[in-house]
Amino acid sequence: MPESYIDTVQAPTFAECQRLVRERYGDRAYIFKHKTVRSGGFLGMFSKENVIASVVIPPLKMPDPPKRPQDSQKKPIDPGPDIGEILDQIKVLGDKIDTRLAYLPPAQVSPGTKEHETLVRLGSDLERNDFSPSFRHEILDRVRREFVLEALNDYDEVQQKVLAWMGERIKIHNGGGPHKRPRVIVLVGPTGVGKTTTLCKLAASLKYYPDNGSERQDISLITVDVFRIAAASQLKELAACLQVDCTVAYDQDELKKELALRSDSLDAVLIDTIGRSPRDSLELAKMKKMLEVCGPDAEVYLTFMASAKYSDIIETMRQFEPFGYRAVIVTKLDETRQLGNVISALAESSKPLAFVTNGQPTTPKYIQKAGILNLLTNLEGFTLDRERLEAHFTYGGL
Ligand SMILES: Nc1nc2c(ncn2[C@@H]2O[C@H](COP(=O)(O)OP(=O)(O)OP(=O)(O)O)[C@@H](O)[C@H]2O)c(=O)[nH]1
Ligand SMILES: [Mg+2]
Repeated sequence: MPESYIDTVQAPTFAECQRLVRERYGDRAYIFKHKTVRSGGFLGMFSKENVIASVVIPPLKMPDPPKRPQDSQKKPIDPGPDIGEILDQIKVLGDKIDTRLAYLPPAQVSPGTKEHETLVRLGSDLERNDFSPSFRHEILDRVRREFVLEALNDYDEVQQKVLAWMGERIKIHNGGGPHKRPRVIVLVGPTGVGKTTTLCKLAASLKYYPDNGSERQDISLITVDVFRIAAASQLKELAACLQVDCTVAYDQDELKKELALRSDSLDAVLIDTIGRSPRDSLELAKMKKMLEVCGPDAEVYLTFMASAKYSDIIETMRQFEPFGYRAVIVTKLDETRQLGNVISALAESSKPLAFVTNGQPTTPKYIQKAGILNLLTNLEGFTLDRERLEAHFTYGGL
């Protein structure tokens, strides 16, 4: 006895699905179930609604067998449909359809549809770690697309994949070398994020712990933070501890002069700047003008705190964009485990991460060259399989 079978059709509207079904199967097929989903778009925007309909196609009617003479004498007995059997069949078909829908792109299930437990848990883990709504949407969408229904039951496996996808979205700054001598390194960013502290950590690394056993570097510090007397003296005190020369530049001409004085003799000049609110556009413009004398080869880094809100990080990135910063330094990693805000902002802006800092003292121990693991290791609720991630990122970057 031939069986019914199922198919799915997809169209922008339910009426269009009905038309497609009629076109393909004639009147015998009927839509058993349908869902409205969103598909395509970018970071949750510009996606389109689509209807996915599950269609039951009963077998084609077989031609009646030729009647034998005695049959025509008998009155045919129609036993009528067995309702129990039909309900059972519908249930089986329904289960099959649910499984199929789980494989289907696009991924956003319409409101009212029950999500798989893993997706619900993952969604709340991502939210708990402060990932942006669009990043959460992107990850959940990808899980729905790439995991078949049974595979979703393995939460750890889903987590490892998700961590690897996050890692793929973080760009690591490779240092940008070889550098012209002297390197001019400038730290910009909002107030109180740790620019001065970080600059001293960098100075200490370059002077006392240069890369790959290379020679100790001759360096000098300049501060253009002249609006608060305390700020210049803070840097001077720290510089004295490091036995590094430190000068204050009061305006653009002085900065130009101080840079020229150091152009032949030093390996690197590190410049500390005035902490500015990203909303203070006028002061930001003045500072940008002053820093123009650093030249196009200056390595400008945007510094912000790991605990800043996602929206504040995005605003900071936007307002400091005119400084042409090459990469980002994330400070105070020791103060939070919720780094979804940072990961989302880096992923969505495509800005590379250069360094992270993780402690108050100005010793080099508390600054690290950026790696993917810096951000992925301690996310709340995620258990990272380090070996597996290392294997995934064989090109480095960890
Ligand atoms: N926990 C922690 N504290 C840090 C870190 N880096 C800096 N700090 C602290 O953050 C505070 C502000 O640091 P500063 O270096 O003065 O910050 P700034 O960006 O130069 O501040 P302004 O010059 O006022 O804009 C200080 O108390 C530092 O000790 C870090 O990695 N971890
Ligand atoms: Mg400062």
